[in-house]
Amino acid sequence: MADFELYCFAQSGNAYRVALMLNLIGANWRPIFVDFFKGETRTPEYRAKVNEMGEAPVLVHGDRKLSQSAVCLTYLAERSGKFQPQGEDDRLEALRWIIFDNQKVGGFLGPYRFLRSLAPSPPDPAVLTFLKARIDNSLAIVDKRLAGRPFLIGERPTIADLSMCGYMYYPSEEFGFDISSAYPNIGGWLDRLKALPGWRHPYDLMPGYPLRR
Ligand SMILES: N[C@@H](CCC(=O)N[C@@H](CS)C(=O)NCC(=O)O)C(=O)O
Repeated sequence: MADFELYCFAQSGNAYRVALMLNLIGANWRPIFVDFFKGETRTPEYRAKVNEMGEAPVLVHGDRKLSQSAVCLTYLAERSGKFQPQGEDDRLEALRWIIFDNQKVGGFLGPYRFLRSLAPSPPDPAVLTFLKARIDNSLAIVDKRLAGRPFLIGERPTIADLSMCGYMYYPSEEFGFDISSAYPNIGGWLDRLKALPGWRHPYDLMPGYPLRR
């Protein structure tokens, strides 16, 4: 019996944040496959039994069921004492970058990649153009932040980094551009996170790859 269960699927960068954290802290966990591409998160059963918000990831720990990757990361950091920002200033700073990620980094990269590479019908070019401009703006901000500091909050990796990297290890063909070469400070930072013991690629860590429709 695993200590933690994570409702997730391989293509979800939102879920990868939590799967990666579980692996990096050496938790005893198992994935529960969410058949997102068959519409599972939109079913009344999923919303009644798993998450009223109709989203993955969902982290189960005993009687607790948590959603929103930021909440799951915070919970795991507090429980394990790992990847936790230290002191009030750093905690607030981590929260600031996690919200920026959820809204403007993963929050744009996810839909952009979905429309380009995973959606059943071809995307509207105007929507892609809009999202790509927002992505370029947000990634430039993250790249600047990482100039001269190894991790978002300073010398050590925290949950802010684990949140921010959620979408960035997926293959460049899925985005149509290479994040690491376009943004070298992000590239170096991704390499540093990748070197942490327990790191695994999202397609190795969560079920559902390759995608079968
Ligand atoms: N802010 C949420 C976002 C979660 C989210 O949007 N997950 C997607 C999968 S990657 C989802 O379940 N979407 C539901 C849907 O589109 O029906 C988090 O960080 O957990």
